[in-house]
Amino acid sequence: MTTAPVVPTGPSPDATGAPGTAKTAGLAVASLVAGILGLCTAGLGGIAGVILGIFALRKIGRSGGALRGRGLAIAGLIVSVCTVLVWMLAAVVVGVLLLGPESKLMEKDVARPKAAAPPADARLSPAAPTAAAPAELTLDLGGGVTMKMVLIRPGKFVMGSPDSEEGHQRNEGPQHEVTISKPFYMGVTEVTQAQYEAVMGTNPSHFRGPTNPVETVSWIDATEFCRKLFEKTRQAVRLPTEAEWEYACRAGTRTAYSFGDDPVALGEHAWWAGNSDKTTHSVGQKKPNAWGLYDMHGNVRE
Ligand SMILES: [Ca+2]
Repeated sequence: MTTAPVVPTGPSPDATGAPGTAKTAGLAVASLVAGILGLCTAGLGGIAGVILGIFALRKIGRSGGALRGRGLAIAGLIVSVCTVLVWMLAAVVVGVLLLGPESKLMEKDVARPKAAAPPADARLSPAAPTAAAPAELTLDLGGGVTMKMVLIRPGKFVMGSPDSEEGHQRNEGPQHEVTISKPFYMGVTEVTQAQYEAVMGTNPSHFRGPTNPVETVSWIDATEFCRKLFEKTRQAVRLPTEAEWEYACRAGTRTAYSFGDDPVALGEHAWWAGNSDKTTHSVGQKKPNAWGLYDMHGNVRE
């Protein structure tokens, strides 16, 4: 697991949580049902008004029907006017329901997650490094545990591998140029078990050792680790994107490995199936790449 503190794009998931959605949905359904009932009422009332009007006109045409015709006309008028009034009342009630209690509901909903979510402005600075930012950054995780990070400067690189490369997999192509437009910090090693435990209070790893990389963690665990690391250090921390990770791993090279194309040199740079003895090893023992990052090849997969 490798971390990179930078400015996250988009809102925090906590800030857009959906408490109150059920109540809103309830109101929407109530509004819909009221609308359908209103439509039915209006339709029936309108039809009754029209029928009464037609009967009234027909009575008026006959001898001595003026009195009955007038009665029917008045009845039709009353039904029509009542229908319109019921409609207006229904509209007012629905409006009050939607705008009155709902607006109070929303205020409550917004207020609740604020305490848990990091304030948006805290993520903008000073964790958003500029090109002039220090080349290295050390986070204090407490209890004497630190995490060293290195500044990765913006640039362009060719992402993916050519079809002709040995070991090429389909999801590594087609190759395409990617621009990393903003600098970011990247942990110089995989996250160790000591670092993980200092932040999370637990160590789920199968292969034990405080300086060994943490493993058996899910993406959700890793995301929670980043969130808690933010709470500890007030530095915006997140997982690197796939493009950022590959950019940092390649460190300016276009070869199969960051040290060249020849796998014979792999043992100097990585713990892999040929030398790992099927276990993880303390981080940072092999040679780093050109940008000072260790174990980008081998040990645990990122
Ligand atoms: Ca690795």
